[in-house]
Amino acid sequence: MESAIKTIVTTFLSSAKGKEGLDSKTFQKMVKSKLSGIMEDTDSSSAIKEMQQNLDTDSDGKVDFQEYLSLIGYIANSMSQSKSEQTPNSS
Ligand SMILES: [Ca+2]
Repeated sequence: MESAIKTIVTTFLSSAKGKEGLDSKTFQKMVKSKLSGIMEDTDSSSAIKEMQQNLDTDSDGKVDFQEYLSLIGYIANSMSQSKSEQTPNSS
């Protein structure tokens, strides 16, 4: 649990490289390299761009840490939903 949270924070910090937010190029790279196993459409640049626009609540063109956390929350939420939809014998 602690290492998972640490990973979430350090992934953002190492991608942002000292900046306050991830620009679209950096965000694309981060999603493709870090989230391709957990999310659909990570091979589609337009899908990632759309995702970024949805996350960018202050519309500054960048994904800041709070907006990044919304993405993590969204992924965690959809994971918990797909888990609860599984029947006990499905695996
Ligand atoms: Ca933003």
